[in-house]
Amino acid sequence: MFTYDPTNIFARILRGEIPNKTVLETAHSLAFHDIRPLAPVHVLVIPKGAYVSLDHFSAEASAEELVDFHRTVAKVVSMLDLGPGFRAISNTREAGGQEVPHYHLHILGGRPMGRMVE
Ligand code: DGP
Repeated sequence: MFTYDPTNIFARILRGEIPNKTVLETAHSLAFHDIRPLAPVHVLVIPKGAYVSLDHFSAEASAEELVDFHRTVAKVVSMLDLGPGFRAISNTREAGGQEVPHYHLHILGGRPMGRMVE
């Protein structure tokens, strides 16, 4: 059901073909600063595995990958002092606004994020 394109930009970052500003790297995950920040802190957390989206990752990743990913999120929140509050978003597929087809969680903070209104 899910087809992964290994030429996507985050796959290239994971292969070391494109530089990134790493916040944290673990066995199964990578956290790095977004190139077009929408808040004072804007970090992307991605699994190293070939998952296209949140629902793909949630359905098919191993327990070890799932735990590693979410522990990475928690560590990034702590490292970047996001305790007062932050927003975590995963745009999913074209209609959900996803540009890069490798699962990523946006972590935004460093300012009041306000309520989500359309
Ligand atoms: P999305 O629309 O949810 O797929 O968001 C993709 C994000 O990826 C967007 O906020 C910009 C960011 N991005 C795109 N290319 C690069 C890159 O080469 N390096 C970094 N660090 N971020 C990138």
